[in-house]
Amino acid sequence: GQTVKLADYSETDFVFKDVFLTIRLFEGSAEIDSEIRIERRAGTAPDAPLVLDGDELTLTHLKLNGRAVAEADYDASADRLKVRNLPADDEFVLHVGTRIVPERNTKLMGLYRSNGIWCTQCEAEGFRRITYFYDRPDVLIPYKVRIEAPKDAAPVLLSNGNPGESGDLGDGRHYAVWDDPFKKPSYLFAIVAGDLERIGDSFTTASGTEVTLGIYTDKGKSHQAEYAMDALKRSMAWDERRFGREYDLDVFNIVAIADFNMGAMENKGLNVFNHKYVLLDPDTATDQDYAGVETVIAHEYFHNWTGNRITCRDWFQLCLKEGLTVFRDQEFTADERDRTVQRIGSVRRLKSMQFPEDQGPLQHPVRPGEYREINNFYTATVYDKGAELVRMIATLLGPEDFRKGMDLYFQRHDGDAATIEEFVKVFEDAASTDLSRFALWYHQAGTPTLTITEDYDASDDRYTLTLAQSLNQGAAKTGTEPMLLPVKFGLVGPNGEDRAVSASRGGDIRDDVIQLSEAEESFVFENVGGKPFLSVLRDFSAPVNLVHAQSEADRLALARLDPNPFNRWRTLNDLVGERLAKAGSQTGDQPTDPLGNELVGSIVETAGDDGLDPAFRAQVLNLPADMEIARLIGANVDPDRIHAAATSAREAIAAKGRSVFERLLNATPADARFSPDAASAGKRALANAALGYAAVGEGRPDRAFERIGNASNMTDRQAALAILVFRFPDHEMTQRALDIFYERYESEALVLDKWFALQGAAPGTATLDRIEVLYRHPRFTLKNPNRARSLIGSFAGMNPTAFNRADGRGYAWFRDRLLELDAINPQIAARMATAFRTWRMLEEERQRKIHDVLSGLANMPQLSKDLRDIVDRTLA
Ligand code: DPP
Ligand code: ZN
Repeated sequence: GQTVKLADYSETDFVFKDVFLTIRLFEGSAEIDSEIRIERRAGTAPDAPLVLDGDELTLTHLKLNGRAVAEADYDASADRLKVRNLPADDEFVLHVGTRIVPERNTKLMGLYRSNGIWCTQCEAEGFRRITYFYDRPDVLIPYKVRIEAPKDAAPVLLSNGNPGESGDLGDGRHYAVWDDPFKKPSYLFAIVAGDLERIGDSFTTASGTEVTLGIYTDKGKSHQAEYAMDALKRSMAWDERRFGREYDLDVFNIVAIADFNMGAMENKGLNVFNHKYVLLDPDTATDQDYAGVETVIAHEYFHNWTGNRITCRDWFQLCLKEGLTVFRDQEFTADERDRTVQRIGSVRRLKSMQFPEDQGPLQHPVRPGEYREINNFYTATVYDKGAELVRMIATLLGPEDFRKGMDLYFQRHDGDAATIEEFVKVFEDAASTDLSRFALWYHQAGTPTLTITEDYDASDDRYTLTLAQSLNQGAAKTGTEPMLLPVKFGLVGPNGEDRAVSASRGGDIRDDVIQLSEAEESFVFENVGGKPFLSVLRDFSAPVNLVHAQSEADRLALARLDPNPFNRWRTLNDLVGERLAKAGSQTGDQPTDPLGNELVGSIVETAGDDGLDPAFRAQVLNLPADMEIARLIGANVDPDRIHAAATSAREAIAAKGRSVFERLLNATPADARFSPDAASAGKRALANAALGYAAVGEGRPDRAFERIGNASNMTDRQAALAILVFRFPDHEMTQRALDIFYERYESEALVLDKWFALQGAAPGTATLDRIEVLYRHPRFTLKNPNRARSLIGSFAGMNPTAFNRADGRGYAWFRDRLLELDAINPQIAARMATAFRTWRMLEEERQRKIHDVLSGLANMPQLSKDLRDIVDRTLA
């Protein structure tokens, strides 16, 4: 494939003015007529041809100002339309006809059918699978759309913008027209046509406009969309309160679709969602699912301003909308739920998904400089690290200047296709500050290391803090210059108070934030009132690897005392991570108590502290994932040893905390009435964590088995099933529980995904044999992305012991599935193949086996561009 480079950006030769699309839907085909008003851009050569993008298209007709274009004046191939001899000065109308077969579109990009519903996915380059177009984000025009379809199969006809006329066409067909007054790029285009059910509501904006809200689902499912509607209204109100952003059309529609590559898509006025992020009820969805729906609904809604009103100039700027919108949805969740628990969740995600990517062969800067396949850049780096960069700007500037910068961004760039440089500039202008050292974060890949050293001079009561940053060059081969980063800190006294101190010497500190910009900086504090405990990198104020030689006694004291609750969690979590990494990297006998008595005691004490938020305590009991431990070890990793170390750690916590866990279990009756609010969810999370430890501690799977029987909601039921699957994978009770669960939920697609996913992630060598059987299960299919991900994705991405079986069978099985999937849906295959992104950390024998698998794949001529790109980069 061809490499696209940021440096090669240039404007289009022609300017599009507007487009009128007529889409005729039939059983077995669709016909698209596109009328584009065009003019040659000033400066374009008078004989330059118009070159439009296509992908697997068939041209049916081509007219210029109403007349057929002569054959000599155009070339049409499946992926390109080139028209010559166009007017040099006058505006003209190009009329392009294409025919496609949505039923055969298994890539789920462009126009396709899901459960009989016609729907579209155009980001990033799906519009070119519908018609020839300038399919790039800097071509912004108004769209008018007329959909014609059979009335029985598609009584509902939707597109972007506001509804216009509709009517009958005879022959059992009808039509509807939609008009979107806002200029938009092609990736935000959407239509949906189908036999759908709707729930409706309305929202009155701050300036008094009433917006009609609709959520459309498959027949019989609309009652499961109530919570999504509630989340939507809360998102609309929050964006007005927090960022002064109001909605701008008369209608806002959401459609839930079963077969969907992404989580959801922010098409203007018509968000199309993977039904996983819309449909919920207590019997089928967990608290985590509720939180996921809330977040994704908010995220897509927030895109209306950060993504749609202001879009990206080119796909290199993807983080402009995604990093910013993730930051916005994180802030929404923090305000709606709990700030500390929210932050713990996003830091866990960052460390387990983004850090490994940033430290391995798929490394790329938040704003990449080149790509071969843009679909492969919807990554943790662009999204999650991208959000961290926005968060750092907010921390460096403080809330007022940050809001001023955001206001300026909306004011200056509304209606633009913007760049990262323009984004950074608004904050420089709003705060009258120089962010050039900060902007390096967008261009330099890799996770910097932040090294902290402290010195306390008791005779002068003087405390010196030294911070050093460094960045190694990785696979992306980008720069390693020192960057500007915020380090939030406190000097904590023995009673848990932050001492009011200010530095007498050193660089820039604003309130409790060190604005570190040099490779090394020292700060001197006089008269600190005795040796303090340093609480540093509070709230994970910068996405770095922290190296801080602090005594265990100080750390355990901070775990109790720190006024910053996030850091209380992080202290314990880091200690556990370090201990498990040490135990998991040793050869010879496993230590029976890898955490040590004091740390275990501290964890149990925190878990039992009723003065703390239950959700927080549940997070403390949730040990770092095996893959996070692998990353900490970094080289010569044996996943079985890590798993064994984590298992011993859990047993030690279970043994020490026995009475605490019993108490927590008894305090929360299983039949309490279900409410999805954060406080109730936190209580359930703590009770279920306690159940896990209780079952492990006593070696009693029956305790979890019992819970499955008497649980009144999916959160408790799934948690109990997960305890069986993860802690007792080979017990006969586990199989029985899985069978009972299956019988109950056989016809609930989203619950069945959980059932497959749990089994795909079950640890141990017996797992692969079971997965091979499940793969042939009548309910398994590769055509539905959620189902494919549920079994194969969870096996490759969340099951380090079974996937990395020493005999290499896990890799071989996975390779065969990738090839099958690649022939159906390359985007999903490529995404799953990133499971190999950390392969060089493994011990040699496993590396050799993976190398054979990857090079075998690389030699296969039939690989899609998507999968080939991932395979080549992983091998490089
Ligand atoms: N729909 C995806 C998201 O919102 C891509 N834009 O992140
Ligand atoms: Zn997004």
